[in-house]
Amino acid sequence: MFTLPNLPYAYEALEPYIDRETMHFHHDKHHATYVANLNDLLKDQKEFAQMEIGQLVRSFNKIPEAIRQKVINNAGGVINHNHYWQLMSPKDEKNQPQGKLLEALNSAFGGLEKFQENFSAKALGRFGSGWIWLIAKDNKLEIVDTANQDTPESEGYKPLLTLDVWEHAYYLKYQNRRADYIKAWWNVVNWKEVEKRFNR
Ligand code: MN3
Repeated sequence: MFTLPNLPYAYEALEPYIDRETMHFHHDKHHATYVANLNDLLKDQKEFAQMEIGQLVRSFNKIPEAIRQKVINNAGGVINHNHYWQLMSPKDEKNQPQGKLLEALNSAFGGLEKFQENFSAKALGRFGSGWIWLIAKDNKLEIVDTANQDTPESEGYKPLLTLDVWEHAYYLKYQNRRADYIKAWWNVVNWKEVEKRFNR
């Protein structure tokens, strides 16, 4: 059985950038629903129900075809949100990329600001619902996006950073202003967690 992890901070901890009400709906309703749907889909599929979520998203090709797309959608919804919560933290001026991570961002994108510009542009340009990712591919940092709840982990790429650009992630506070949500989100990126993942 898959479980809904608690938020690693209080619902209001990311304010004013991401508001308490959005966090409640996003975690307690949206994320919780993916968990419930996934458990329901796999209730007669013991082999898959026992997997770690990371293993499950790398095993989609083995899922019976009749439920495969639904499992892809809901397992992606579970694991993507797990990353999203972990990769945010209350604003802290000292929480900035440094050391080897900063060097890698500089060499891949020509500086932290350039990286943020590129990542934001990808997030703004993502048509419809999806996710933006920083991944390491062949030892190089790369920004990619995925549609719906698809995850680069299915292709074996560990996410270093991710941003949810589904409307449910920002509509209550920002309505149609995705650009404002993206700009605000940079204030609550958990660079310590990005660095931890990068060093692995
Ligand atoms: Mn979401």
